[in-house]
Amino acid sequence: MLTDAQIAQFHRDGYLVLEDVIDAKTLDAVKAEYEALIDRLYDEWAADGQLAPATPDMGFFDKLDAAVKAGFEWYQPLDISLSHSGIADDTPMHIGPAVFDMATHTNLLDIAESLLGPELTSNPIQHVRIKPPEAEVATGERRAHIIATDWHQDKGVTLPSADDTQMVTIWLAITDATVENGCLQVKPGLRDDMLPHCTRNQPGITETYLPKEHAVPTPVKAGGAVIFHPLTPHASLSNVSGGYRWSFDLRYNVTGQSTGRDQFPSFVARSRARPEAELRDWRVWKQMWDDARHTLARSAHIPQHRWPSDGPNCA
Ligand SMILES: O=C(O)CCC(=O)C(=O)O
Ligand SMILES: [Fe+2]
Repeated sequence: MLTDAQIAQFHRDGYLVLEDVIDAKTLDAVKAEYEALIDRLYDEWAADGQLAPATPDMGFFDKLDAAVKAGFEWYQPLDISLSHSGIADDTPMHIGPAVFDMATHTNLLDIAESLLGPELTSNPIQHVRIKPPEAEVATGERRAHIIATDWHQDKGVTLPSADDTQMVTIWLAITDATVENGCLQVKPGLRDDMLPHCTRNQPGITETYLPKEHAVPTPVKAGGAVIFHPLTPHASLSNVSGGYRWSFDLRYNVTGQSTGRDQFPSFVARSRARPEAELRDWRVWKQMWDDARHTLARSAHIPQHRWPSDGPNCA
């Protein structure tokens, strides 16, 4: 659990940086799961003739790098969510046991419980971000999963159904996040107001509303985390290093409140009142995502947030 001092700091600053949140075993399991995934994807891409066959010396980042340099869609099969639009029966995503163990890790739930209380739902607004050196990214790529993230509040990427939802973001570093490789930056200070956003390349806070005070970079070592309130403005720096920056962002909300993306599946991650309601089997989680994909592939498009690209805040 967080200490009283950490809770007070969170309520003053709107964020917290914590080292050593996730143990090496959990981290290694996630990395091994992604290695197996990239091996399989690489073989498929090579079989399609999109990439040269793998050589035995190629590791995870070599294979990913080859895919990035080839300029085709490599991101969605790695993400732990469905895409924003164009969901079809064959839209790939990665819902696996090591990711489930990470998302339901006691240490993460203890942090969330310290801030939100004991009834916690795993919110489906969740992503992997394995960000390449920006110089390697194809021109025209604007996704915040791949290049620098624009200033925003996480409540700004929910639908209005979650305006009163109590939630928290836990941003977990899988590799060391540094100023050079594009760690997060925040505008400190707990706020209670939603700032106007406009979707240009990404949903971002309109410049005139961007708080003027100094931005604070939040570097953190692998296994550490940045915890932030959903109204804390944050962005990421650009990855100007020669290596990849890998993180997961996970969110939790008070059970019974809207997740703000209710077309995607959520589950009870912790319940002190009804422990039997907690989901313990990753295969059920995967089935929920598969079912959501099946339904959404047959439904009209549901926007993922409320900010158009030509709205009044875009002037
Ligand atoms: O990792 C990033 O670049 C952005 C993450 C973010 O906006 C979030 O975790 O809410
Ligand atoms: Fe965010």
